[in-house]
Order: sequence, then C-alpha cells, then structure tokens
Amino acid sequence: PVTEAVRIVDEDDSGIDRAFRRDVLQGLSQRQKAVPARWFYDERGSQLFEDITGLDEYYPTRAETEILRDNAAAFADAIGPGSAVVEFGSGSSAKTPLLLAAIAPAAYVPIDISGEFLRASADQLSAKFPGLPVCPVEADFMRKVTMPDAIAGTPRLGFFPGSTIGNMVPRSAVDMLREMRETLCDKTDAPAKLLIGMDRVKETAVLEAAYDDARGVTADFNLNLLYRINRELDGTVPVESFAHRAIWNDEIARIEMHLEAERDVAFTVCDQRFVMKKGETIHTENSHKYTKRSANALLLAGGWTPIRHWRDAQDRFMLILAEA
Ligand code: AVI
Repeated sequence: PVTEAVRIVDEDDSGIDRAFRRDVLQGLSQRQKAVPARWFYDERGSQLFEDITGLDEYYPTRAETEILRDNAAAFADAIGPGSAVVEFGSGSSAKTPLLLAAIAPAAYVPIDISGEFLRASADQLSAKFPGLPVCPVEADFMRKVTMPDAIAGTPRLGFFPGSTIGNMVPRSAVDMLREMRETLCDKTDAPAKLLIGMDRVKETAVLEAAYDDARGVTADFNLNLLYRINRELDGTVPVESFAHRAIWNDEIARIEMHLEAERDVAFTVCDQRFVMKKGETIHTENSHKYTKRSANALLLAGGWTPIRHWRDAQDRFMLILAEA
C-alpha cells in the first residue's frame, strides 16, 4: 500500500521554483560562479544519474551494493526488526530492497525532491514488498521533514546511501545531519539510528575517471543543469559553449565538477544578465571523500555517534551505522 505523496515544494504563480531561482541567481552573481549540486536532479538529471551508477568507471554504487549484500545478517543484528526506514533522497531506491530484506522493517518512508521519480520508485518497491506500508514524502530533506502519522511511535532508521553527504561542504553536511536528527527524533521516544554511505579517499586516477567517464554520461549530467536553467528560469545560456571538467582537490579531499566556458559568453537568466570570460567556470558539484576518522568527526559534529563501520572488499566505500 502506497499513500499519496505530500507535496512541499514552494512555487510562485508562474510555476517557478523559488529556491531554484534564488540559488541560480545568487550563485551566478558570485566571483566564482556556482550552482548547488542538488539542482542536477530534475527528471532527466535523475535518469542520467541512474545511468552513471551503471558505468564501469563509477564504482561507488557497486561497492555500496556489495556491502549491503554481503552483510545482511550483521545489519539485522545491529538494527533489529520493526523500524520505520526513512530514506533521504531515495531516487530510484535501487539499494533499498537489500536493506529492507535484511532487517524486516515496520514501514518505509522515501523522501525525495523529484516527485514523479519518487512515486514511480515507491510503487515498484511496494510491489516487491507487499504488505509493507510505503509512505512517500516529496520534500527537501535538508530541512526538518514532518513524518507521516502512520509511523508515530515507531523506532526510526534513517537511510542515506550513495555518499550524497559528500556533495555538501562540511558546514552544510553538519546542518543536514542535525536536521535529520530532528526529523527522526521528532514526537517519538523511540531511539533513532542512521545508516549512511560515504565514499573513501583513494587514488586520484580512479576518482577522476569516476567523474569523467569515457562515454561522456557525467558530462551530459553536468550540462543538463544548463538546459534546466534555460527551460525553468527562462535562460539563454549557450550550452554548446560549455565543457565538463572534473578535478581532484587534494587539500580538501574532494572531486570538483565545473562547467567551463570555452569562449567569452553573455546570457540572461530571469532577465538578469551574466557574462563569463573564456576559461571561467561555474562550479557545479563537490564530491567529498572520507577516511574513517574524518567520517566519524563529521557524524559527531552532526549529533550522531558512530557505532559500526562496514567496507567493501576493495576498501573503496563505507557504510556507517550511528545513533542519535
Ligand atoms: C549523488 N552523488 C553522491 C554523486 C557523487 O558521486 O558525488 C553525484 C555524481 N556526480 C557525478 N557523478 C555522480
């Protein structure tokens, strides 16, 4: 049984997402132009990301799936039965069945900002687990999300796979972890846990290939942001004059994705004019990589105490269980 998704996105009278407009106009007005990575995920962006997860070069999805598959009994032991699994940014929920099959949950609450994708994946999951209450919520999980009444009083397990936390700078990651704690601990005395995926620091060549694949799918994913700006914010960005770049920043332990202007360009977005010199970039994504220590420090700063760590056989990725 799938309940109707609760819609919380804030649009103006002409259907423009106010937060998207604010982020793009502010971001393009900075000296180093930047647009937050969360705006990649319109329907096409979500589909392109799914395609990325199947690429030879993009190891994180396979590594995390391996951890979930190989440690089912250990997850069941550490988490126990009867939790409401609250998945933050569920996307296509591809890894979720492995977790749900391992721990015998009481309910599943997928939260995602992309509503259509959310409903389709909730339906698919419900078909796989008949009898499991599925309560999708269309929302931005960077802020506290009100949980459906259906899971009142049920212990909650937050599930945040995919190393999506890596797409946030530490300050935002800490804010988000605190909001997740608010979401999961609200109106219940039951304990809350969080199972979170983080990508590990490794060789530069492996990291850069994962974000600049030979088929150019990641390039399309990056460039799709410009098409989205043109479509949804009445933009005139000359997309064909931009190129995808992925660079390892060793000081901060992160991959950075940029869109580089290949010639001098001028364009408008919501009637505001912007100019860029050849070689200037729009910084579109950070993907932070962690060691066990840096991951623990981040979780602790966000109000979560790490209690278990699991890794894949090649040491590429980790899943961490923490408690509130
Ligand atoms: C969603 N996120 C964890 C992906 C990552 O690896 O940082 C997004 C991505 N960007 C390019 N490829 C994948």
